[in-house]
Amino acid sequence: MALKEAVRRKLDEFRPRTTRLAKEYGKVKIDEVTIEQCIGGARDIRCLVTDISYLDPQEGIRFRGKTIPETFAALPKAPGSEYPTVESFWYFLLTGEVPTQAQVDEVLVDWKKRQEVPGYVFDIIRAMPRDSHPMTMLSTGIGAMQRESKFAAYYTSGSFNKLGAWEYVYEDACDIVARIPVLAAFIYNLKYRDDAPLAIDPALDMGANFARMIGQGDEYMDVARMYFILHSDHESGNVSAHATHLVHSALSDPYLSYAAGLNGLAGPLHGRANQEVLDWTLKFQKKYCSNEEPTRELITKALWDTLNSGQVIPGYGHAVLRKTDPRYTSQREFCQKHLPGDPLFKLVSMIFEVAPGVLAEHGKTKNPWPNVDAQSGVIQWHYGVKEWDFYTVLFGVGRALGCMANLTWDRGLGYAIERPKSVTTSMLEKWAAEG
Ligand code: FAM
Repeated sequence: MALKEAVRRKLDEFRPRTTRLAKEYGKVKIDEVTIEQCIGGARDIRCLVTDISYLDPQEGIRFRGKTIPETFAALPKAPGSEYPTVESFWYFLLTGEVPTQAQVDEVLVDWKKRQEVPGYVFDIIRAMPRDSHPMTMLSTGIGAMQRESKFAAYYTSGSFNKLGAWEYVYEDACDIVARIPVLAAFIYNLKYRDDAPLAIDPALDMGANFARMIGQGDEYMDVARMYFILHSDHESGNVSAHATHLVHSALSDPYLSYAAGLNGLAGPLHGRANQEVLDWTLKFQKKYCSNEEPTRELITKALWDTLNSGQVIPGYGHAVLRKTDPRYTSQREFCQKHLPGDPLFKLVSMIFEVAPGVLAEHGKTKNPWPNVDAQSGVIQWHYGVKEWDFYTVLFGVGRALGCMANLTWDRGLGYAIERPKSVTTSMLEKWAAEG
């Protein structure tokens, strides 16, 4: 498999760099910690390493050094499509190299072999109450599949070797990214399509096949490709990526680790914000616009009502970004091209015109600009995926790409078990008094 060999080559190149940094420059300071950061969610403390993506507060995300437009432009496209296949992006995330079409085709064939979800996983999800949240189902499905872990089997085999362990993480990572769209589609069909059978098409790439599996037409194929790529990675400190990394640092296998990541992604301040955005926007329409067109005045009032009731404006603000999220911009450009007249898109655009000003006047958030979640739901809604409690599952399918690429590299570079130090409030008070 060319991809695995490319990852091996890359890891061999990187290992001496990591070893040298730790051994020769281990004591060089790169940050210091304030009481505010200690109490405030470790914001901005530089203490994680990843080479998969980097998030600049002003510019936004770069995947392997490339901005979103550069990434889309560089990678081989799906046949007849403006967007790259998810498979080509996976190769790129894992290696930092733009694959040839032949290398992409090899990944495509490989994923087809790996994509079968064991029947007992479906049975477990079927046994859950049908009104369980789809993220609970997704996390349960990934956790249940842990039985299949090649890394876990290797660990218990008695021949565990620290240097070779990444190969088994790689195998699990590839299995998970190939299987999670099937699992997600199963959940969608079970909950919203009367348990319709999965129409897997072996000839199609992942994004196109996902569209087929949930009963969508060809026009949804690029939506899926774009969505999964845009949601894949946002460096290492966000809750889902960090939870996945943290749990795996104890040598828990990738299934257990990503189930933890998904549980974090399910939170309303993180991945579930996309569901909250649609919910907020539709409630706004129902409450304020049943008889009239939305206006800037009505939106301003609704935003203030939300803030005054102590809630956050979903889809706005970010822990790192200080500008409009380029993932928002990318999806907005898609909407401008493909659904410019959609009433919900027009409303979301009007909110974009008003919300930053309201949030700035409110004066709390450090970033009044929209993030990825403010724009993603409207596209799904337009194409007929209207069950918005499913939107975070779509995020989880995409985020698997980043989390699994990161775990492969974590193990390949032999990162240590994570164990930051905690202190007590009295200690903080003592240091505060000492200045
Ligand atoms: N609406 C109202 N208040 C907000 C706000 C928003 N959209 N964003 C931040 N604030 C408040 C925040 O609650 C905090 O208030 P308190 O001091 O009372 O605790 C204050 O502004 C300072 O927060 P911050 O430093 O600007 O942001 P944080 O780094 O603490 O939090 C977010 C970052 C994303 C959790 C926060 O902006 C938020 O809650 N946004 C709405 C939910 C959302 O869209 N989440 C998705 C983020 C997305 F990128 C993702 O992970 N998928």
